[in-house]
Amino acid sequence: MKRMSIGVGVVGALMLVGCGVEQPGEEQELSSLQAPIETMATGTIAFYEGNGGTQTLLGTISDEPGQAYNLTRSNPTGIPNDEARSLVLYNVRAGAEIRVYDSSSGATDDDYAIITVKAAGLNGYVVQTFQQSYEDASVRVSYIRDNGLDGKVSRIVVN
Ligand SMILES: [Ca+2]
Ligand SMILES: [Ca+2]
Repeated sequence: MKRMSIGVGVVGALMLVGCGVEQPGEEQELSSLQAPIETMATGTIAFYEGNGGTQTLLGTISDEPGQAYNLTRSNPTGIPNDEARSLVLYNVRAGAEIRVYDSSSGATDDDYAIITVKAAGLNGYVVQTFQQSYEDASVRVSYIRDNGLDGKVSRIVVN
């Protein structure tokens, strides 16, 4: 239902624009609004504030192996500490492994999750939560529980 109401909202906005007086630059604005994150050519992992890829886009990380970010310190991802609850995969390579930790040092006596990408070319695949282990044709998610991980991610590792 949420998706549906968003869709109607977009259509409504488009209709409003269509009825308005045409002005130079209007088209430009519209196309920049519509520019989808899906157009990213390289592998991108997008972290979201809400479950299911909702709320604020907190930041993105490439799928290049050998990355590790302590979110409690200044880091290039821009992802705030203790905020991320889900992620979305865009063209991430098969075999990529994303680890999200409650602990900023990656301590394994606190919650963490390992997301392994199984299929190449996923374009907008949503890992809804970090707190549920499951496997499908696209990913394998292994959640190692302590007392909760969604909204508490403090370290991200990509390999
Ligand atoms: Ca934490
Ligand atoms: Ca914890």
